[in-house]
Amino acid sequence: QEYTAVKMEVLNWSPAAKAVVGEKAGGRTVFMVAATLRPETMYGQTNCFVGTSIKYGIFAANDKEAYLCTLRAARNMAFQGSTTPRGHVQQLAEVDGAKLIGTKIKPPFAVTPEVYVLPMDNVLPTKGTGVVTSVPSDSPDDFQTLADLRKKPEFYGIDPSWAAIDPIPVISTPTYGDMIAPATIKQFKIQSQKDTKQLAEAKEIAYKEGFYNGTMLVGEFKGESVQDAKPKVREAMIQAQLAFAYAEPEGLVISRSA
Ligand code: ZZB
Repeated sequence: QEYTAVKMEVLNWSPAAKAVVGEKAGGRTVFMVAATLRPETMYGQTNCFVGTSIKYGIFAANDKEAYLCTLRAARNMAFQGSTTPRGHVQQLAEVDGAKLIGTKIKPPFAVTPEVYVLPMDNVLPTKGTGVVTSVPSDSPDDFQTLADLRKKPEFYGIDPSWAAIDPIPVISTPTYGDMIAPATIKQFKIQSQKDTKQLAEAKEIAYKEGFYNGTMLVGEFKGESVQDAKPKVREAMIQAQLAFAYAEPEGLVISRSA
């Protein structure tokens, strides 16, 4: 699976994260790195999700930059040559997901200049980087999680202002209008992020509709089809050094037919 790893610069640690990270990054700029299959939706980022019981690390990328992700992802990045020296993992600090909540970061290419790190129940530690950038206009999981957080901020231990940015229209489709995620949430009568089965169906539809029938509403490729814009946005982000290619090891496993 070939993802785009998106670099979200840490602007302001939460107090709990600051207490454990301290000066351990050695003056490097720290980026939370999110793996996405939808680089063309990055204009609509409104927050970032982590799992509260997942362990994250801060890993040196080079002398100037460090990446926050799972150890598993850092190993993959090292072997894919995204960090130097190739194949070498240098962990600078470890931080629990719960402590990252409330950290302020800069989402690359987004309409919104600053967003917050929030908790999501369904973040898998074994997929991507364990960091998920949130696009509630186009991802049903993100839309529903944001709705849950807004409904019960004290239950989730967040300040309501961290979840205050509304979904931003990024892609238009003839059937679902300017925001596919809320339309599919209604269609499948989804009530909470615990409705994982219906969310998986909504995601499938949102992927297909966006890819085959979507037109860009914002950004440099406004008016172009999603199919045309997707590789162009990805390339522009890589050129700007705000993203890099990231592959999951499953892709390296030799497959055997049954
Ligand atoms: C931004 C985005 C915008 C995403 C969108 C999707 C959509 P898949 O399809 O199952 O392979 N993701 C990445 N890592 C994790 C993780 N560790 N745990 C849970 N979710 C994760 O999943 C790939 C997508 O799942 C990624 O692409 C990421 O969310 C999320 F408009 O990034 B995406 C219709 C989906 N739309």
